[in-house]
Formats: sequence, structure tokens, C-alpha cells
Amino acid sequence: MTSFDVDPRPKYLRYLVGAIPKFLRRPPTQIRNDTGLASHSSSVFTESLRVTAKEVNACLDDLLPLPEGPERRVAEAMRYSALDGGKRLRPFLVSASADLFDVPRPYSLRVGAAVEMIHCYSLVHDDLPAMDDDDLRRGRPTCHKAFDEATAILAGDALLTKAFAVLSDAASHPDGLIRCKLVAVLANAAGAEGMVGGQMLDLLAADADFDEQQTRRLQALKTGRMLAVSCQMGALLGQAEPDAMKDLDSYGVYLGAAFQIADDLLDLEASEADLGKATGKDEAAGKATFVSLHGPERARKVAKTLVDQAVAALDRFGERAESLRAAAVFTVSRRS
Ligand code: GRG
Repeated sequence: MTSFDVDPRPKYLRYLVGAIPKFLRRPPTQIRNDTGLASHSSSVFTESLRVTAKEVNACLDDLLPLPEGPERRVAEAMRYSALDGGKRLRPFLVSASADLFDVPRPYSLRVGAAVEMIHCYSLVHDDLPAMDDDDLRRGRPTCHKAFDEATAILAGDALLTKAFAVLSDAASHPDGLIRCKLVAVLANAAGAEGMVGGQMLDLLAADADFDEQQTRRLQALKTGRMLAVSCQMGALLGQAEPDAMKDLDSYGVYLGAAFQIADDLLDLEASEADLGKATGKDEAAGKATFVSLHGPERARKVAKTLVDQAVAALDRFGERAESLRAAAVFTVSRRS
């Protein structure tokens, strides 16, 4: 059992539940109260997320050394942007998905670190004056404010390319074909057919009246793809059967959609201090979000339904997927 699989229930209860045929078991969502996870499960999840964040930080620290010489400056900017801060939700999804298949932890941590590098590059570039033009990220000056614009562009570029160097290294998985598949799925999710494509739509959205379908597509690409691919990469590491792979992918897609609605709600309702970044920017730019199209109440309901769908997609994994179920609930109950 890994630190993710901490089960708060007494052993006899776990044994009893395990002995009940799956179709007779209460669906996991019904175990929870209206506010999301029972507070104990929620705190177990928060602790698991914290433990993963610590492990991933150590991995990133190893993978991003500081060279001697004047080029050291770009490495400093990479470390500034990738270490210290961030929930590390994507690495958590990689390792919790990989845990379903008993993947050795060093592999899933490296793969999670690679995904986080891409996520951090996207934040660095998103904050640039040519994009969202932000001064604050994760409670600190954005990379281009702490360094300069050119260095921030290079730091983003270097984090992006480093991610693929990490995946192609045999330390990420001994099987070359699996490493190749990991590179391919991440490249597709991050590129013009995924996150970058979504960012393009996001830039266009400021001058266009996007309807619901266009808004959903934008968000699925910009935010959803990187969350969904994290689960897919965990499954690839575990050489999951196609059906299991498909279910984990569905889980990731539902979770990604719920995450984005929660992000839009936070943008509207949370404070800059809580989020560690500027708020209210989508509204100021006149960009459509699910919240602006339907209002916060309906958005909250849809987010909850998406969480239920994410949870239901995990049925085949039974008790072992409890940390992924908790992650889905966390995406909509988080405060930052
Ligand atoms: C520049 C290619 C390129 C893409 C940018 C990720 C992104 C696309 C833009 C960031 C803007 C944004 C707020 C998107 C909404 C969802 C999102 C990615 C939020 C940040 O993710 P968290 O909450 O952040 O996981 P932490 O800091 O915890 O890692």
C-alpha cells in the first residue's frame, strides 16, 4: 500500500466492504455529504496531495540542475517557475492512476514531473505581456517580472523541451515503446490540437462572442487535455488494458471539465490573496465562461454532475481508486 491508498476506515470494515459483491456496494458518491467528501476523507486526500507534491518537488529539484556559466540564468528562471508552489494536481493524477496498476513510484514521479514541467511552461508563457499579462502567479511575481521577458520565454521553452527529455530517458520506464507512447500522448495533449490550440481560442475569445459549445471546446483543450492526459499516462505506465485505459480517460475528461468550471467560479468569487494570482480577468476581458453564460448556481450544479460522472467512470477499479475519487471531489471544493 502506498501513501495514496490510506484508507480511513477500520480494517474490519474494509474487509467487509471488500467481501460485498461490487454491484451491491453503495456507489462512492453516496458516501459523501452535500458539501463533498466527508471531512476525514477530505483531509486524507489533502495529506496525500501534500505528500505527492513533496516527492514531485524533490524529483523536479533533481531534474533541473543549475549549471555553471552565464546560461545559468535560464536554469534559475526554470527553477523559479517549476519549484515552490502549485498544487501538483497533474502529477498526483499520474501517480494515483499508475498506482492502480502497481507501477513503481520512481517511474510515476518522473512522468508526473514531466507533465508538471509542461504545465509550468504554459503558466510562464500565459503570464507574458503578449498573452494574459499577469504580475502575480502562485503568490509571487511572475517569471517575466522576476527575470525579464526574454528569459521567461526561454525558461518556458526549456521546460517544455526538458519534459520530453525526461520521458525519453530509460529511468522513466524500462520499455522504449512505452516511453515513446508517453512522449506521443503528452505532445498531442500539449500542442496545437490540445492546450496550445485551446490557448489560441482563448486569445480569440476576447474579440468574439463564443457560444456554449465553443466555450466548452476552448476549455476542454486549454485545461482539460493536460488533466486527462495525466491519467492516461499513469495508465500507459501500468500497461492498462484498453477498457481500463478508456475509463481512466473518461474520468480525466470529466474531471478536467469540472476543474475548469471550479476555476471560473474561483476567478469570480475568490480573493487574489487566496489564489495567488489576479482574479476577475475573464470577466474584464469579456470572455465567455460557463459561469458567465449560465451563472454561478447552475455552474456549481454542472460541476457537481461532472464530478459524479468522473467518479462513476472509476467503477471497475473499486476501492483502489478512492484517491482518484477524492481528487475529483477536490477539484470542485478547492479554495485555490
Ligand atoms: C501559453 C501554451 C500556453 C498555454 C496556456 C494553462 C494555460 C494555457 C493558461 C493558464 C490560465 C488558466 C488560469 C487556465 C485555467 C486552468 C488552469 C490551468 C489553472 C491553473 O492550474 P492549477 O490550479 O495551478 O493546477 P497550480 O498553480 O496549482 O499548478
